[in-house]
Amino acid sequence: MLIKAFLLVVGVVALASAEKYDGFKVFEVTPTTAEQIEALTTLSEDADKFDFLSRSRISGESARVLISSEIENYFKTILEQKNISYKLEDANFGRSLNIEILENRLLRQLKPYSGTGRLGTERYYSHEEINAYLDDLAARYPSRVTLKVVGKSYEGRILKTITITNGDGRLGKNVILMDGAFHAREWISPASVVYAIGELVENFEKNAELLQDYDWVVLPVVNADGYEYSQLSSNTRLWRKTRQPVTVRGRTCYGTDPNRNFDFHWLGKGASSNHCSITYAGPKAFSEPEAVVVRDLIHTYSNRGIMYLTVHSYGSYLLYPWGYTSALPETADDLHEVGLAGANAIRAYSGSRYSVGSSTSLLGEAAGASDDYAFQAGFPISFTMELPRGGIYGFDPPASSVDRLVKETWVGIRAMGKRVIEKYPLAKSINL
Ligand code: 0X9
Ligand code: ZN
Repeated sequence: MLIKAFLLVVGVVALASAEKYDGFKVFEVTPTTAEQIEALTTLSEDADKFDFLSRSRISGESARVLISSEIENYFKTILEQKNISYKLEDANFGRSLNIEILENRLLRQLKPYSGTGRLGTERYYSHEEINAYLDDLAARYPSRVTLKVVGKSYEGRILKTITITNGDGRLGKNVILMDGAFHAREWISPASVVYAIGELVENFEKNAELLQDYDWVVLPVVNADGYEYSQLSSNTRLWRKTRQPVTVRGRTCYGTDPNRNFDFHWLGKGASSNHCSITYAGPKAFSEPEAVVVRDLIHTYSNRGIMYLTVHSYGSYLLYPWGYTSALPETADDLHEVGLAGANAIRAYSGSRYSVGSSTSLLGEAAGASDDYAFQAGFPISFTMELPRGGIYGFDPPASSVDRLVKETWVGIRAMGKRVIEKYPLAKSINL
């Protein structure tokens, strides 16, 4: 109660300064005909005006749109013309975001990470805190944990993988490669990946079978610059891309979508060549040091790699290749089986429902992503896991739901890991 009251006071004070999302409202729109869905899709293509926080693909399914005060009337006129029903969801998006940012900052002050022991699940942690946790794990479990600096972000942040083994010293085991925080604003992703690391390392006995014949290699925060930037203020909370600037004809915009920057059907469908777009594919493939780091990890482990799992949010999907075309890989049944293992385990645990399918079939094409890249590079199982929505924007589950979400996500990851281990028991590497 006291914290809430304090946040409200601070939030109101902070509101006195000009905020980017001041006056923005969130509307829920519910199309009921194919024509109405089509009309909303056309609006969503004008992404600068109509920021669709979620999309509606089937009639009756609602979508959320973020609208500035300038275009509110225009937006409503279009909806009324098309007879699309709508409802106000958040009358002051700027203030809601502000309160969330302040809450996170306050919790960080109230519960600082001590540098030893497990990271909590009561709040979101910074890239620096996550790296400190990895260091601590390496110091406490030297026989089972190895850290490797695998590169630097554009702004110079250290990117580290943690390799988790069972300490038996056997080389050449199959590998599960996992990463988080490709997209800056998807905070629940690194939180879940860090929780998974904690389970594998600190709850080792319970999860021993996951490490018997497999090693896990994890990069918890891919887009470290973007992740930190999204924590600065409500104005930057929705940041998605990296932070490397690109100037075209005198106009500078920051960042590239790291999940459009991979050199596999680079700049294909669902990727933008506009350097100011949120799905900008970059000036060239692998222009982003963060994408290069993931590419190199994929190649380093492809001779032992069985599953690549990249954790995003939101939407509750388990997505497998392809994401650049509507064609399905020949091994779609194997992929589907592993995805279902994850979805069923989560459903049994918490009742939360995931949809399993190819990226293109569930979300439409988005080319140049890491999951397709890993799959074509030799990982037989490759998934993007889109965690559940939360908060106002979908990307912002409140700190109070971190615990529930990371635990549920771990149940899914563990079940996928187990199914992969059952399906691919033999060592892939010939260099044993
Ligand atoms: O668009 C993306 O990069 C992912 N969704 S998100 O909302 N987290 O941005 C989905 C990627 C799915 N994979 C491919 N399209 N290859
Ligand atoms: Zn994402």
